[in-house]
Amino acid sequence: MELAGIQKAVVIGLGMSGMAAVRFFRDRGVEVAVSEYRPLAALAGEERAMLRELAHETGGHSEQFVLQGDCIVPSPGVPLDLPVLAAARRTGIPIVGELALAAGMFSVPVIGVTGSNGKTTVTSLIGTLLRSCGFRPFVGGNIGNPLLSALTRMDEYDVLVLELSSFQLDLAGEFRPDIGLLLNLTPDHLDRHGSMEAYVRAKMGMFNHQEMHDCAILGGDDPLVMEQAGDIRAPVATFGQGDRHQARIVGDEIRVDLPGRGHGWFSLSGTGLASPVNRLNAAAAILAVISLGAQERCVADGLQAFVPVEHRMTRVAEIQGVAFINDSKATNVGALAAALKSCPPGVILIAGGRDKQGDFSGLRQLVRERVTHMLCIGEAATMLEEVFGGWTRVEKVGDMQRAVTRGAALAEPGQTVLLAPGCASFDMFADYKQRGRVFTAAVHALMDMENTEYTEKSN
Ligand code: UMA
Ligand code: ADP
Repeated sequence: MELAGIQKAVVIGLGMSGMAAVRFFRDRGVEVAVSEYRPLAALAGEERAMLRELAHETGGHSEQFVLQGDCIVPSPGVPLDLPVLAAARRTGIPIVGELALAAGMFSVPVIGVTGSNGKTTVTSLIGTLLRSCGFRPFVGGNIGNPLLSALTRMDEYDVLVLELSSFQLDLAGEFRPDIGLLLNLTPDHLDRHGSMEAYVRAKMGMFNHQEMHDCAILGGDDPLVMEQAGDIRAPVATFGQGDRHQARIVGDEIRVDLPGRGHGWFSLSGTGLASPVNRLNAAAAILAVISLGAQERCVADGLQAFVPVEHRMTRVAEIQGVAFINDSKATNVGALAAALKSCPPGVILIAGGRDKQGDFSGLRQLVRERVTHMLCIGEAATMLEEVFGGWTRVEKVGDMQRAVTRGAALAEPGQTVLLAPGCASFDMFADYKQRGRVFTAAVHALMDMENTEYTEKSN
């Protein structure tokens, strides 16, 4: 973005992205101030040190403070219906996100990855494949490494791989990725976006400024994704099952045929990508790196080297023939559906948490087919009981510890105890990682108990 007319910027929220935005402005000689709704006493370490050197307000956002900026940069997690942002709109002060700020400043190719599910897996996989092919990628964005931080070290990278959330794409401005991926679209974050239309519109921010020499890669089996394809100006390549796709899944192989760029067969056998959803993710990632000019042989090496990201269908243990699977990152209805489809019938499902206004009713039939018991935790427990009562046996269990113990007691050999909450974690845990760790620890405690009982019996 052109910063010439900007004397003073106000950043809202001093988390990871906010701190990167402060550095971005300082490096460019623009005065910057921070408005943060946590009280000063709650800020420590780097955040506190940064605040000491800046004009700031804490404990809330006031019009008097925020409207002093010539441009306002809300962190991705800041709701766009805040009263101060409404006031900024009335006053005509531009509200820009980190993508809009960075637009036009990238000196190397950019791959943007979005979708409702699979972003982190695909972004990490693209990073691994590119490294295996000798590239030096920056892997960041929503995955946890703020994208603005790449701009200070551009000479270290020859490609940027950015996981992009709907929150980031909502304020993407003139951002333009050379390669934009849209993996799938199922309802998520409707509590923030207000409607599915608004959520889809935000996601499409990926493609608004693409040109004919760019490339769009789409999940070709997802009807809602393909409905949007007509609005994309760049050439489209798709991945999925069936001959029509440029990357098609045939058993555990991916066949890529991208005229002018490359083609080949890629085997997923022996890799961590053999599950049905990971085949889709692999097809998307392979298309992206082949589009960028990666060589087939080193892509195949990268597929073998890829280590799946934790808390995504991670097999924790098998105890007396019962598999315990941690899919804590299943934080929406689509990911829960994918998790259930990946398990054989006979699932004891641990679900619940903070509802993001997902519509679970579409899962009733799948739940009837796959789930023998549903153990509900968190704020959404009553809602889940209402939606699925009559479709399977539903119990509210209080906390994760009790859910795991109850799951183990109910499960028969051959069955699966699956943590796939379908909800956010913030009502009970710091984040989905902590939720996954608490589940894993409870399963390990069960294993220890089993081992102790076994040792005692054999002595
Ligand atoms: N804050 C305010 N006012 C508000 C709301 C928040 O001042 O009204 C403050 C908070 O007190 C805090 C800061 O804003 O100090 C937090 O900002 P943030 O929520 O944008 O969090 P960051 O630490 O900047 O992390 C963000 C992304 N967070 C969100 O989108 C919620 C991170 O994605 C991302 O990794 C990081 O930038 C680096 O790019 C996390 C996420 O949960 C993983 N993403 C969502 C998801 O994946 O579902 C979209
Ligand atoms: P995101 O970054 O979009 O949240 P992740 O790779 O972290 O994506 O995976 C989130 C959840 O979605 C996990 O539960 C995972 O098992 C599931 N998942 C991963 N890839 C897909 C896919 N292509 N389609 C549906 N679900 C998926």
